[in-house]
Amino acid sequence: MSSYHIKNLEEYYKVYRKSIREPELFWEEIAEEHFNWHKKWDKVLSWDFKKPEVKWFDGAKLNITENCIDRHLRTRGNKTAIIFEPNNPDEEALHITYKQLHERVNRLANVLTNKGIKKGDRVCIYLPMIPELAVSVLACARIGAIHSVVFAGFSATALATRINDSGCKMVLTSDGSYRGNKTIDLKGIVDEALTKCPEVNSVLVVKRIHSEITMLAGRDNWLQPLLNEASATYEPEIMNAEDPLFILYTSGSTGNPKGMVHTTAGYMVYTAYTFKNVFNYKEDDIYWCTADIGWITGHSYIIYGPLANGATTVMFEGVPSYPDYGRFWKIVEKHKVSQFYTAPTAIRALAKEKLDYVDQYNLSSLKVLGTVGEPINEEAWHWYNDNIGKKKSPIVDTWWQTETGGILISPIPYVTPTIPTFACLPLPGVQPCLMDENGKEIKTNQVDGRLCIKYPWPSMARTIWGDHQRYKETYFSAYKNTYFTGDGALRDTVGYYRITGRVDDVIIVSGHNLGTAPIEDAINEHPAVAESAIVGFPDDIRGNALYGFVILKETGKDRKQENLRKEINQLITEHVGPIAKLKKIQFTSGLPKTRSGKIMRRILRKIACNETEHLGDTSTLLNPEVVQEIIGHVL
Ligand code: 7RM
Repeated sequence: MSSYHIKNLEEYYKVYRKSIREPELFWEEIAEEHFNWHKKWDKVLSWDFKKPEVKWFDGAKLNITENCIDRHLRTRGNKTAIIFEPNNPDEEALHITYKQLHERVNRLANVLTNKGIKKGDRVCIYLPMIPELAVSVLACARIGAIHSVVFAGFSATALATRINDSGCKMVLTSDGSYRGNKTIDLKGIVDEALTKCPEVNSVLVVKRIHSEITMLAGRDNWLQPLLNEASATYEPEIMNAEDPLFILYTSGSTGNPKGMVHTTAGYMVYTAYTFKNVFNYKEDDIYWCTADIGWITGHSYIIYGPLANGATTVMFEGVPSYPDYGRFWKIVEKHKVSQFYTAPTAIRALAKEKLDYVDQYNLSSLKVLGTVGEPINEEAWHWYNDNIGKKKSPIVDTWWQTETGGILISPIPYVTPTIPTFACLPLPGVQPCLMDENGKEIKTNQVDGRLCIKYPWPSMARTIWGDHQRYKETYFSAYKNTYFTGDGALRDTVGYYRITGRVDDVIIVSGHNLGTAPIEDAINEHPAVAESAIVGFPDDIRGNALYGFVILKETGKDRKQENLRKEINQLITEHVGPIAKLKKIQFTSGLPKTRSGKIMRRILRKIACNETEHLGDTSTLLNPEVVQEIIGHVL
């Protein structure tokens, strides 16, 4: 018997050791006991990081939607699979049972097939966070088409690039989307993008906001009438374990976005197993991840991981600030959410507001809190722990990437003792290591280095769509026979990992390697500071000096800036050391962020270095307007 659900620390270490000693046996037992296969694998794992080539469960046959939907029908047919919470709090939430989800996915699978989509074809999904998004993803998987979800906040140019790179033939979209008190003209964006995408011959449109849009005859169809006519049954396409399941784009530090390719069986097994353990999911829990399905977090931990476990997963269409800053907590109370998973940037934004927005709601249903996407600073961690978890819900700081498919380093709640800002321990089957500047593995503890993974795990991306060479260069060339994550990390005396940030964010000041995260943590400790970002800029003597961009809370706005600067540097001196003191501190109302909430330090670095004529494309930012404001006040 495998140990699918780890219950205490002793068991974790036992399971972990087994997963390292006998990785194939470890994953084979989990795969065998917890999933439906049409045919078992010939070999659990074959790999060669030099090519690189990785295959899990090769030879096996399955369909992931059978595992996420059909096999639950007998025991959980009337259980809610998806709770849809609309943008408008007055619109009724929707509870979609496994039976209903099955029917909806089948109908759409038939529509796609009728439109000529076949196994292996790429389908672009450009939809807001409405049930049709999850249904579209699953319908593609059911017929063996490769889905490529593009976050519905991306511009027409970004959408066109992604459609063309993967050769999508079809786009699924909606007339528009709701976002707080705004609407977005999604169909208009698709129309603009498609002027540059000659291969797309079919667009299926969901009616969501009932806006006036134009439909191109012969290309565009409203989806609902097609669904009404379609059959509610569909025999799933039987896939090979290593058939691609989806492509998801992630931006690199240079060049076009990379279409990361994830395959079927390993991805399914790994996301299901990690969902169960990282969120301590139990049968009647209500799980809510606030990410958008346009990101890997939504793919793995709103759709596939939860549904593979027969869970109830919440999909939220709106934003945390609408109609007010209490919306998240109102939803937690309303649906009695047990697991809540969000990004540090959201926590910091909400922590800036009055506590009243939290305190008017009953959050006693919460059992596990999670974070993902960037390092969480101590202050945000404590705010989350004190005010949301009431010091009773463990916080899982989950480290992973689009490329890793699933969570690799994370505490297991009620098992791993947590330390703020530490992602703690590798999950079973994950073999992290730290490398020094000379490419040698650092074997001791209490060190920092570049974070690599030296053994395959089932959900790793297999290639970059259409560019295997780039896959090799980006991830398997920096260090021999090892996957390089691009992140820096520190390992403490007991082997806990703390992710310190992208190594491209490392700033060397007077020969000292400084990670951005600990310095930003120190700045954020200041009671008047809401958020901050630091970058390096050239300095004659130190090589680099530090430039801080700081957002103040309301309470800080009438303080004297010179005093604030002194206090901030005092905090840095205390927490990191005088070497990390900032030479310049610019107060600003916002920081340039990607759509998934990551601070774009690349842009700040250029501004701090006075290289604003080469800022590059800022159009995909969440808040491009803030760039001009920052440039206007540069020190
Ligand atoms: C899931 C996701 C990946 C990058 C990764 C890190 C950073 C993610 C954490 C984190 C510190 C964390 N995929 N990152 N999680 N840094 N602590 N818990 O975010 O492809 O969009 O980004 O995000 O730098 O390399 S992603």
